[in-house]
Amino acid sequence: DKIVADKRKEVALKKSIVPVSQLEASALFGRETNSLATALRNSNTGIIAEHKRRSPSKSVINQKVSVEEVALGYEKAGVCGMSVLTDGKYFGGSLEDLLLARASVNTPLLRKEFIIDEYQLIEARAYGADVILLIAAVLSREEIKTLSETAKSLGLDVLLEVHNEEELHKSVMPSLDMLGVNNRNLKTFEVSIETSKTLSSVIPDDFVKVSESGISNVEAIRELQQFGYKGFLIGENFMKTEHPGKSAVE
Ligand code: IGP
Repeated sequence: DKIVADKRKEVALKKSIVPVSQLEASALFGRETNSLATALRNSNTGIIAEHKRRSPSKSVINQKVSVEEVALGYEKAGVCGMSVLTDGKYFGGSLEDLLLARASVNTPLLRKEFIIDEYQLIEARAYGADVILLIAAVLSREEIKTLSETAKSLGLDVLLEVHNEEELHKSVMPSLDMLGVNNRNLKTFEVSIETSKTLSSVIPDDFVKVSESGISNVEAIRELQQFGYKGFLIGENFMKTEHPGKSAVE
C-alpha cells in the first residue's frame, strides 16, 4: 500500500531528526488528556467535526480558512470532538495544525493520521492530541494490539476504523475505546451510510460506535442513532463552507 510505504519513510526520517526524548520533554506531553469516548457517551448529538483542506477523492475542499478559526467555530457550535488531519501529502494537513487547534480549544482532539509506528503516538501526545485513529485495513492484529496498548498507556483514547466485518473481527480487543465504521469505500471512494447500518449489529456493545464519512444531514444522524451510533465524524460537509463552525450549528 502506497500510503503505508510513504509513512514508513516519513517516520524513519523524523526519528532521525526529532528523538523521542525531545518529544517527551515538550510542554504538552504531560498534559491531562480529555476523553472523547466519555464525551460521546454523555452526549445526544455526538458530532466529531474534522479539519480537512483537501482529500484524494475531492482534491480541494477549503484552503482559505485558518485552523484556529475552524477550531473555535466547532467549539462554539458545541461539538464533542474535533478531528485534525496531520497527513501532508494526501490531505494537506500537518502536526502544526494539530498544535494550533490545541492552542485554540479544550475540545477533545483526534490526530487523523495513518499510524503505523509507536513514534507517531508519542508525537500525537506532544502535539496535543487526546485521541488517535488506527485503521484496520492497513494493520495486522498484532500491530493493532501493540499500538492501542501503547496509546492507552500514554493516556490517549483509541478509535479503530473498519470497513467490513472481516476487519472488525480481526480487530476487536479491550484496548480499543471506540469502533468507527467508515462509510467511504477506500477503493471506489463511494460513500453509503448503509455500511454503518449493516455493521452495527456485529459491533460489541462495550465500544462506543462511531459512523464516519459521507454524513451530510441531520436525518442521516437520526437514522444512525437508531442503529446505536453515538459518534458522527463529519468533514467535508462542514469544511466545504466558508465558515465551517457555523455550518456545524445544525
Ligand atoms: C470525514 P467526510 O466524508 O465527512 O469528509 O469524512 C472522515 O470520515 C474522513 O476524512 C476519513 C479519513 C479516514 C481520512 C475517515 N477515515 C482515514 C483519512 C484517513
